[in-house]
Amino acid sequence: MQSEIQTLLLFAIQLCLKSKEIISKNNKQIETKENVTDLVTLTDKAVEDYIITEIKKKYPHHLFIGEESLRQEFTDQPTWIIDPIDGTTNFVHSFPYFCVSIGLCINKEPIVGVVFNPLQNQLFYAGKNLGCYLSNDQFKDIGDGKKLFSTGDLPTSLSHTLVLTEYGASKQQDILQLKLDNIKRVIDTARGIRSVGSAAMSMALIAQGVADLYYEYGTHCWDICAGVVLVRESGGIVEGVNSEFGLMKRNLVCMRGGNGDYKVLKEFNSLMVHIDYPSD
Ligand code: LIP
Repeated sequence: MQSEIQTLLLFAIQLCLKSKEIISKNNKQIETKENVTDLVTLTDKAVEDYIITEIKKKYPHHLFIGEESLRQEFTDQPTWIIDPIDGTTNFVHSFPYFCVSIGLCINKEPIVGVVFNPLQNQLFYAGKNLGCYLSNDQFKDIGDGKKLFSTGDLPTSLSHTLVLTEYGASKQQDILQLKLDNIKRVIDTARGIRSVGSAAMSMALIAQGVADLYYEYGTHCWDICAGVVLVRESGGIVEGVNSEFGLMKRNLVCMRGGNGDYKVLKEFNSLMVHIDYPSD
């Protein structure tokens, strides 16, 4: 299984790197989905088409869940979960936090994750029990990247914690109010709060150990699948807010790895008022 995961990981890395050729054409022609914040560009569609076509050639029996096109049923079968550009609004504005995000689940468990930010030339990748690494588009082999494994002391309270979160695309007023109330309680308590505009990039930053905690209500499985592998393989943990983690559950909280325990999560969870979303 181990060398199989390695093969699948290498394949996913090549797909992410190749996608840069499509992204570099910079086609930002927009289609609005739900509202002015929820965008898709022709580049998102072209990247997703490319990735799915290549996987189908190599693994014809594998299944897919892609943000922009194919949403097959989530079963125990090998299933690729793809966000061709996570952080589309950032892509449109050239704000340098967007990425291609490819995850693979087997038996519903994320086992391969690749997050590639073409503008900052950062390639994050991880495979179950293979570790998590940071490299660039000169990538040659898995072990060549810088191994990400956070060993610093974990914060013991939120007052020492740098938190990442996202506001999401929904303009539904009751949901927005609940999100803002949650965020206010975090601002009141935590050392700092940041928002980079992409769930997958946020999780890569947690894996890198440059922020401590990331949470979001309203995520979809394609936003977070690859990031789950990055965070876990870098020594961190992924949970649901006040609950067990579920890829389809539309909320998560994760923390970087390090020395100490995760008691700060209890403090964080106590601040959150649940926001109900229909699952993916
Ligand atoms: C984005 C997510 C982000 C969320 C945004 C948006 P997209 O993904 O990564 O976490 O807050 O609303 O959904 O749509 O740019 O791929």
